[in-house]
Amino acid sequence: SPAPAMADVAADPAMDAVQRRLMFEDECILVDENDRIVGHESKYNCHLMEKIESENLLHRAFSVFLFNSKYELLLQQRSATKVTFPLVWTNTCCSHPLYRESELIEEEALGARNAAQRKLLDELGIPAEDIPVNEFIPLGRMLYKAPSDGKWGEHELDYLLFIVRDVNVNPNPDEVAEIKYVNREQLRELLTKADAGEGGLKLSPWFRLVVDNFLFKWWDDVEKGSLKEVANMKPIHKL
Ligand code: DMA
Ligand code: MN
Repeated sequence: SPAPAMADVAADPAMDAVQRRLMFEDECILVDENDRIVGHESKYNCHLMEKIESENLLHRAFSVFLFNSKYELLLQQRSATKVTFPLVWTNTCCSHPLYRESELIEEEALGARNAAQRKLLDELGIPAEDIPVNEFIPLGRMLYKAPSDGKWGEHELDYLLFIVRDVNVNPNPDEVAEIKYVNREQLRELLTKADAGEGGLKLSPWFRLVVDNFLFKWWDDVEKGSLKEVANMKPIHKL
């Protein structure tokens, strides 16, 4: 399907220039519900709720959960300029493997791991040498749909990537408003606050799905060093 005419886009003064550029430069990978590649489409079209519904667009994504050596999880608050889900708190880093050779590699989810290394540098300023691609552990895949506002939303097949490393962090303000490391108790407090709507605190829908379905169990495996034993990339969890 054709990209919207540049006139339509230029006529959207609400969209931040950096985010607008990524909306058209990033070419996402379209997949079916079994994660088989069926095509490619601009990030812009992949996140328009109307297109998602009318063309049943589903794209590949990844979500990184980075823990330090104290087993604290790094969270980020998305910047105010993000087109989808501005200012929500979420896991360390999320984005999309792109329709390019290095990020299309399916063996051991290497394409998603390459994309994760690229975006951890771009969003959080984490140097590639702090996060070797072989240190990411692909734990599972989930499929979900979530509206952001009326116009924008997500419909993704999301690779869940865990990594335990002490890293240098230097957040990019175009992407990230704030960061913090949390232990389990601190995360539970955040969940309680978000549920109560306290201080306008909001969590992303995909982070919430991982928290409610997998995270605390996998946190045990982070601490026990048994992530590789529980990893299972075969099923696609439809949430
Ligand atoms: C998209 O994240 C991926 C998931 C799992 C929600 P994003 O909106 O942060 O993507 P990007 O960083 O490419 O804008
Ligand atoms: Mn997406």
